[in-house]
Amino acid sequence: MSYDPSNIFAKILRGEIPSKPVYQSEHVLAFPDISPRAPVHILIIPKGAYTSAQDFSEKASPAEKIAFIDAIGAIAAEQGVTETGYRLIANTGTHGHQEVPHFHLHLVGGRALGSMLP
Ligand code: DGP
Repeated sequence: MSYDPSNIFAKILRGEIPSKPVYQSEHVLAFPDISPRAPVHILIIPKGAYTSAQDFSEKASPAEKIAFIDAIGAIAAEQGVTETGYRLIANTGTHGHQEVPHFHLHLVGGRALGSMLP
């Protein structure tokens, strides 16, 4: 799948749609999900144009990958969920029910989430 620059997260990255960043670095942006499923529900996206976790895994540079992993811990700490825990979700492709075709992680926490695996 080729990258569609009209997707909603590309528009957020270009500043065409407002967001309230909770974290930003050279390679990463994070902001609250518009439809939060829990008290903490942050979307973490690379600034690069990657369609999915698969695309990011195959094409991102080591620096981008390291920055992305670093962001997870920093955001969890900033959101105050390091001790209580949280869940990371990367909906990927059709079977993964990915709606926005720009790679993103959901960081969800702030309450007990229960078991989720299908
Ligand atoms: P998914 O692609 O299924 O992993 O989920 C995409 C998520 O993106 C969904 O939880 C809602 C969120 N979302 C969609 N549009 C916007 C938006 O314009 N702003 C924000 N902050 N979140 C959005």
